[in-house]
Amino acid sequence: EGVGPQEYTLIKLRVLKPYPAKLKSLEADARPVFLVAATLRPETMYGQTNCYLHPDIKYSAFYAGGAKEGEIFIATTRSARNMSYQGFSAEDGKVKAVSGLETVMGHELLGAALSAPLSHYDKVYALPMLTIKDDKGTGVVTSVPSDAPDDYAALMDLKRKKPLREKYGITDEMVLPFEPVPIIDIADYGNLAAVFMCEKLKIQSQNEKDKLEEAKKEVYLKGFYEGVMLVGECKGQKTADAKKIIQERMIAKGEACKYVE
Ligand code: A2H
Repeated sequence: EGVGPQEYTLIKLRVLKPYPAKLKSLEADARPVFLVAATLRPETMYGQTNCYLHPDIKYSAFYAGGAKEGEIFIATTRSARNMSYQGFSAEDGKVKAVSGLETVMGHELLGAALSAPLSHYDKVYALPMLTIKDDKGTGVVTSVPSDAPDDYAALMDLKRKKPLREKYGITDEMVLPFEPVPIIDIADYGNLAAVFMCEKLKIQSQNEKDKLEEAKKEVYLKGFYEGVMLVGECKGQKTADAKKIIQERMIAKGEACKYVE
């Protein structure tokens, strides 16, 4: 980290109607609205079970999608500015925020129903994650609990703690039916590597920073270099080989874009 530019894949999770109250003004707009999540692992998108936002981070809704600005993106204000220099907006360096939605707090979007590209689940929900950083990616993290220890720990917190769900207006239906999906097999770790590592290290919550760092490093390296795809068009291939193919396929379908910071 911190050495030169990082390339992310931005995954476009479409917000489904009825929109959350804060976005009501957009229901009359024909443009699709997306939460855009930054990921290093586009080949894992089959395993998405939800999307995370930080309740207290400031996001913006802004026109994007290239010169025509035919889409509306939701991401941190900081990342919106970066995107405006990367061909996402009509005018280089200019973020055009949706009037009245220049600032949207994460908590105002929690519980939103989303369509996540490639996901095993037709509909997933925006849920709170308290470890999201404001200064990385878009501040939107798509959740793949099978392969990302942070995502699994945060999902388990929400599943186990009803008061946590209630605090953010999250209903049982938005959380309880969603289980990690086996999408990658790793020798010695099985087909739910993040679950395996969280159990092995006895990780109890998303706040166990050091243990999660350890779990993340191990799963990330193993999963990327030794993992074999169990699903999708690259089934049977190594994850490292699948990554580019799936990224490009998603970009071609308008479901993702590249983003650098
Ligand atoms: B990854 P790096 Cl399956 N705050 O995507 C906290 N975490 C963030 C973030 C933010 N603002 N923005 C992105 N991320 C997460 C998938 C994934 C990821 C898997 C396995 C490992 C993994 C599904 N979530 O990341 O610090 C996103 O989660 C392990 C490092 O820029 C993104 O990729 O290296 C990754 O962290 C980017 O982290």
